[in-house]
Amino acid sequence: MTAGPVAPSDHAAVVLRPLAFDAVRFDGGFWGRRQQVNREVSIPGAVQRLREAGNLDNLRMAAEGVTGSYRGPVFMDSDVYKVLEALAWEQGRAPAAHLVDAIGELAALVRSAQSPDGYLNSYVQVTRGGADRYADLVMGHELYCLGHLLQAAVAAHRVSPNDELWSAALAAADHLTVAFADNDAVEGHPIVEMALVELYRETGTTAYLDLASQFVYVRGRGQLRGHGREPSYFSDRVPVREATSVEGHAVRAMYLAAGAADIVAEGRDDASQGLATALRRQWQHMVRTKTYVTGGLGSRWDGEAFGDPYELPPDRAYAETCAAIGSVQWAWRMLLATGDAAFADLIERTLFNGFAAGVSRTGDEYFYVNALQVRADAAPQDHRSPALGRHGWFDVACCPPNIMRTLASLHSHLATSDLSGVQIHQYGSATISHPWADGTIELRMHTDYPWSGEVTVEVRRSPDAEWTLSLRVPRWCQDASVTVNEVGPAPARSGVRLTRRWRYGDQVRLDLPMPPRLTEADPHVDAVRGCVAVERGPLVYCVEQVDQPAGPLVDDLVITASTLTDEWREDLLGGVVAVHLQTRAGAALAVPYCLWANRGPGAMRIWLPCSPELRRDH
Ligand code: FUB
Ligand code: ZN
Repeated sequence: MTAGPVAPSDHAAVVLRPLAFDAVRFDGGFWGRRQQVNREVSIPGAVQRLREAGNLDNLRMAAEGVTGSYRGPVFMDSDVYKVLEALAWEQGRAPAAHLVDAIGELAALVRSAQSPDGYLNSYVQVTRGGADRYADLVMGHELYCLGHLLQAAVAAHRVSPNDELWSAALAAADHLTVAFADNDAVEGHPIVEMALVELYRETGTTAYLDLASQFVYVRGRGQLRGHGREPSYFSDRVPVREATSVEGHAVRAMYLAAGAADIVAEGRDDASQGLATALRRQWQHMVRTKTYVTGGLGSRWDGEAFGDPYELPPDRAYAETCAAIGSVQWAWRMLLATGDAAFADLIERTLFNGFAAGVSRTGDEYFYVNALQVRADAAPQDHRSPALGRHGWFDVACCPPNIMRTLASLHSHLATSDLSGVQIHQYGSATISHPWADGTIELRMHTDYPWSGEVTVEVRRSPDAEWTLSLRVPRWCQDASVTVNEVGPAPARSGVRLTRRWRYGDQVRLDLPMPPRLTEADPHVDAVRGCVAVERGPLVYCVEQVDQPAGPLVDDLVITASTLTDEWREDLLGGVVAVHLQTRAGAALAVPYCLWANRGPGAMRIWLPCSPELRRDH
């Protein structure tokens, strides 16, 4: 049995356990196709980008002990590690010689660049000959890079072992346990926390867990400031246990929260469960007041940061793709710890919207910033601006390889198990196979989700024992029903739990009606007060100018009727359900936000002004 990205230890305080990495396989469908494009286009393209952008040259110079012409931001190594992680998961999904070759090449380079004592950072090695390590904990990103190295190595160790990568990670982690033994230093960009926990889970070495806990607990003393930033930017203003909300740089905040959730799971909370309670409080506050309808996080370009509660302007949204990924990582850990479907709801919203929008249909262009509105005459703030459309790569290229490693392991987020049976949290065309009692639970999920809400789970194998099949009913669905072997439909409001001695051929049909709907903006969000968003099932829709050739201008659009009609459009964006709207200036067409800007840049908006009688509060 091979584990996926998160594998709580046997004694971890979790109520749900992830299935093995190879227990779930997408069979085509929305995510299956995205995985395929990721494998065939994005990841090979990324390896090439690493060559062109200088990431590999930096490591090569470090290996050769050359000082000089380092290229790119200080965290260029992290992109190499993220690509390595994506390659490893892909190799675990479907082995191929070219994947092994690429892992081998990159891993050998990484190992050769590492100092004999385990230290590794091509920026420090190439620009100052390896001197003054950790001299700039605020912005140096040395631990951030090593965190990504550990994650890549754990992925490979689990599904596609590579000795050089594994040795590099162990040497780096051992070096960290010495370099940071019993001190209160903390780095500006979290990630090493969750990476160390995962390495602990893989090796059983408690020193890694100790160090991860240390990093979580020393944070919040206001030590991190400089480079024009205050401690809040680094989530260092108050201890994690005391924080009531997430703040500052959104990706940093998400990675820290995910690491803290890992610490809790591995028994490093205090007796009063202060950290667990704080994380839950912060998450709820974030979802209520700081999360875009797309699941996107971060409303300030300045500092790529969370704003104040309800500060969620659609046009100024930053909503970095990496922040959406971090949010999924945190919510997944919270779901395992609590079993609360609210976490799976946010994962679904984020994956289908704020995350999926981050990469083009063709898999070769990306968004770093995921605004919810772009005006026709928008002046781009800089190269990241969505007004300019998608880009093949970025000078700061954190998002593309982050998307790649996430897609390559995405099926790991579909289902879990506990002592009662199997829980399906996300829907998609997939096969699930999980050892149970003296046999195997094998399920085949047939669905055209997210275009259709009909999900059929067919039992292909079952042990001769009772077990429970649980299915999440998404919060957006009002009239869910379930039918078991032609018996039903029975209403299914807050989730389905079916316990029985299952037999080959049993069928459970979950109906999640998904008529298009108008969602009113929270009136606290001044920027969109009185506006509505079109949603259908888990998808948030947007209006793009390209779809209104003779219709309203996106900037002027006002919805005049709550009647929405949906239509399967084979000819549009590879096949989508489009939604027809009525506006003051005539009919308009909305398409899934996750597919916007696949026909070039242009005006787009999610939140739509509407005539007053459409509002419940009018
Ligand atoms: O600092 C490393 C990465 O670069 C962050 O996670 C992103 O937000 C970008 O600033
Ligand atoms: Zn990013």
